[in-house]
Amino acid sequence: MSAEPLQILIDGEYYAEADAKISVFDHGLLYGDGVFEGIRFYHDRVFRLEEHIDRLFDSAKAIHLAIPATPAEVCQMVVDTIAKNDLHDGYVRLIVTRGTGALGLSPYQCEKGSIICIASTITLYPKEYYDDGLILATCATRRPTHDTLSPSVKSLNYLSNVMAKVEALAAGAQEGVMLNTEGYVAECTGDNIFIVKNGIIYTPTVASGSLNGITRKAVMELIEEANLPLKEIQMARYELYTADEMFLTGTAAEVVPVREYDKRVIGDGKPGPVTQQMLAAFRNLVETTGTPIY
Ligand code: PXG
Repeated sequence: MSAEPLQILIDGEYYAEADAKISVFDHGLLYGDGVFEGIRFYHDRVFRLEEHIDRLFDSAKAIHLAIPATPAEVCQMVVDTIAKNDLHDGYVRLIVTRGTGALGLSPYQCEKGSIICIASTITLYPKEYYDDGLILATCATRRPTHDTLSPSVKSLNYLSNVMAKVEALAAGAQEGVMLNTEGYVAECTGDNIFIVKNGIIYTPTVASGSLNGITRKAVMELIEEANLPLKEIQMARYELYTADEMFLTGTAAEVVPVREYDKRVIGDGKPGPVTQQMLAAFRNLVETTGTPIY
């Protein structure tokens, strides 16, 4: 953590950490009624800011939540909050809640959504995870289907992911693989998944129930630039068990290798060449691109 207490932006005003509070009548708290983004900034530049804000507005549109600002204004809030805290590398949690309203499910009780922006430092995965790879296990909890809550909505309802994480940790793994209700692989609890088999890279389709990850998209672009073959497929656990390489992508994890899944050793148990290439290419991308903060 930074030495100084953080300044948190809530509805246009900065509050010291201890005073940054929302109402107990906020429907974000009462019903998980809201949306969020997790965004990284590196060396005074915000990585893929516009894409995060676009996804935030899409999530909000899907749940019929009017964000009380324009996308450009929300981009500026992110940049300003980082600058206000004099941060250079770190993590932003951007949250839009339904706002305060009477008890009762109806969102129409809430006058106006609240926009909260927290800019902070980030606790990274330990270096061993990148050098040696993660251990994964299949979770019992499935991804929601498109006919319940669309898995594309990055909502404040992360309980199924939290339960899946509990299951993965209980199984002695560091991350969990979440399947869709048909039993196909969707993603991990907070990361997308890629495998390599016989020189071809595969990832589950978004329709499988995976979040349309911004790191996933960036890595897909890096794969294309490197002229490597990539296929988005419906993926069974079998494909993961028999993969030559496996890696995860996400804002927090970036690109992280996997060495074991459900007790099966992946490839030779060490991060493979494609994984290492993508990890290096992604690190280069975050160091060299992004929206300037200062
Ligand atoms: N799947 C899910 C379910 C996620 O929540 C990703 C994939 C990766 O998407 P991005 O766009 O980040 O490449 C996510 C994002 C956290 C945390 O605190 C996790 C995410 C985002 C923000 C915070 O663990 N995961």
